[in-house]
Amino acid sequence: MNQQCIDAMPKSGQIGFVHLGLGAFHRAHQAVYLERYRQRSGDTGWGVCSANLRSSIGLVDGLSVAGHRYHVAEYADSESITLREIGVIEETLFSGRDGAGNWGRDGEALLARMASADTRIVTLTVTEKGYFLNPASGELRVDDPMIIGDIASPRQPRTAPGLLVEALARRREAGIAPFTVLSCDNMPDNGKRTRQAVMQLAKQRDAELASWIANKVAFPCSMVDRIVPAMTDGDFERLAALGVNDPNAVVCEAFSQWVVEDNFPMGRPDWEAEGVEMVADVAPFETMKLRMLNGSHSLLAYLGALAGIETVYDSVNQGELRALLRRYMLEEAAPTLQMPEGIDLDAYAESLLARFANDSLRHRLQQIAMDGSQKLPQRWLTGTLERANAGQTSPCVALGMAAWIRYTAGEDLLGNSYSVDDPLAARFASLHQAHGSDSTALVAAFLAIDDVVPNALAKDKAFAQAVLAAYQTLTQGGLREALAAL
Ligand code: NAI
Ligand code: CS2
Repeated sequence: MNQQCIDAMPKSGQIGFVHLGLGAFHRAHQAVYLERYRQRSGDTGWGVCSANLRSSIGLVDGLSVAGHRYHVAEYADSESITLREIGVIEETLFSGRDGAGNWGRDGEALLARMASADTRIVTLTVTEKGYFLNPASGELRVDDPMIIGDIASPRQPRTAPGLLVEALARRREAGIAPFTVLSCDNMPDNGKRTRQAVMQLAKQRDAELASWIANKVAFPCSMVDRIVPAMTDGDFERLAALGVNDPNAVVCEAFSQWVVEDNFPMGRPDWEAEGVEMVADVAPFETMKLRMLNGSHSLLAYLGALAGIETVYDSVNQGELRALLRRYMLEEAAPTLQMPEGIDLDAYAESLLARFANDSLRHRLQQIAMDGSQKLPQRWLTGTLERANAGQTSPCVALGMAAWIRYTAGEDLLGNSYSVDDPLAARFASLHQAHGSDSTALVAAFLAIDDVVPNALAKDKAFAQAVLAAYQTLTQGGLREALAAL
């Protein structure tokens, strides 16, 4: 075993970032870049206050008890690991609903931190659904009860867009320049979408505030990439065997990428030396990653989960699924991409297959399958619509859609049940109940969910027919037959 251990720098107490969404990814991506930046440059001004607005109060408090230090285990493979201690998070807060049902324990502290002149950047990983945008149209879901709540009580916001608007309003009232907002979620044009959510909410409140935000706040886009699965008991045991007993630790792959639009009026760390790629236009990289990596992940997630396969590693080692991914990436995803010169998409596809085959990661397919309604437009459907408009078919995506529809029934092909974790889960359940074994009506009803499927694609007869045929083969003949039918 080739093991390298790197200690954290001493604490500085200085906070330049507020992060919303203290999950696994933030701990293993942004925090690692910032820890490395601090160690190399000696600049201690960019510590992080990291907050949760919804779940994981235990992590917020656990990190506090641990003096805001934790470990990240980066596995190149099972023989090669880098163990980093991370200390760049200086403070953790929780503004969500606690175990007793009370909201906003640290809500005021979080708003004060966001409104402080020292805070120059607010980053987010609140998952796609945390922006409260309609995934297909990108419009704010003003009928969502959480957004209705933030419109009614803008000074005690509960959502990420609500917190951003209120903190910006406080800065404006105090004559403090706004922070830069950097979304690090897997959404296309994530900066523009965040701006859309914030602007729509601000307009509901105060037209002058909205115009101040429109003129003064930068929302750069970013592409983030590092596979960081949710921790399993096995991960904690493996770390304990290496002498790391840390309940706040995270495990990830060695690979990491961050491509950021260089638009930070309030300054930023000079983090290029850590490998952050600062570019004028992130869109080609974001689209490439969403369609090639995340699109492949979702294909594996629905097809594999239906066949009772547990992890990405287990599924990508099955020859037919590996072949499906390669075909999807090269024939359906790559041809939709317009990349800057020098990007080799064949090599990218091979590198993704190698990353998925990392034998040290237990990346559960059920984790990736979560929130399909929020993920599928950007991963599969926008590209598939572009292909349909050009008269091209997308059989791998059609099979993926069939698998997703079947997956949302909450029971795999072997009869094992699981819970469907998705903001639209109740709607899915009622469609399955209404249409039962009438596959034609069921597939038509799912394709008609216009929050997910672009209208023009739903109306494409060839695509609808391909999804229906794949659905029937998958449900009647099983995974092998559905793959063979391709
Ligand atoms: P996680 O499950 O560890 O954490 C999810 C975070 O999102 C938590 O902080 C939770 O409180 C917050 N959240 C969930 N719903 C919310 C809502 N409605 N409003 C506000 N906050 C909400 O997940 P993880 O691994 O940290 O991933 C989070 C996001 O990071 C992903 O959805 C994705 O957009 C991005 N990402 C994750 C990668 C990974 O491999 N884990 C890689 C690249 C990006
Ligand atoms: C995954 C991603 O959970 C999912 O849906 O596809 O989070 C994936 O692990 C990352 O985007 C890799 O960077």
